Amino acid sequence: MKPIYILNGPNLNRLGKREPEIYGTTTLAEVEEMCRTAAGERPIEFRQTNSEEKLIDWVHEAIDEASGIIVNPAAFTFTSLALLDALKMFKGPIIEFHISNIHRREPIYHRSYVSMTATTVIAGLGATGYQLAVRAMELLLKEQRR
Ligand code: CA2
Repeated sequence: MKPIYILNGPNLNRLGKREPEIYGTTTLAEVEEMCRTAAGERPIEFRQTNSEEKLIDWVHEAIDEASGIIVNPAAFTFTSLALLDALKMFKGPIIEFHISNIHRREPIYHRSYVSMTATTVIAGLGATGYQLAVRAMELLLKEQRR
């Protein structure tokens, strides 16, 4: 069974430690644990980086190794054509995930490049929403969605 890659972008290593009014108090380590529980038998690769280069390298790795990608690209959502190009090469389902509802925030957070290739977008459920993304990914895999 191929793993689901759960990739997290810049600053998300600080989750639960700053701006709790927007991002809550759950830490990224706790999110990883929830995802592992939600995934059951399915292996997951859960990673975070502050580097655009590393995130793109992980998407390239996922092209060969992953069944699906759940990606919270954080600020790269709104800036990175390189990330969009890499994700476009992935043949399986992609869930773009945001802790906050980016559409309720300032206009700079409204235009996502990643949405142009994502199978679906989940935003605004808070950090615990990651586990729903894992369950949604199982449905997308079952239905062979892209
Ligand atoms: O809501 C999300 O998940 C975001 O992807 C988070 C990004 C933001 O640029 C997106 O608009 C929405 C920012 C992540 C900043 O990470 C922090 C984590 C903890 C405390 C403060 C910032």
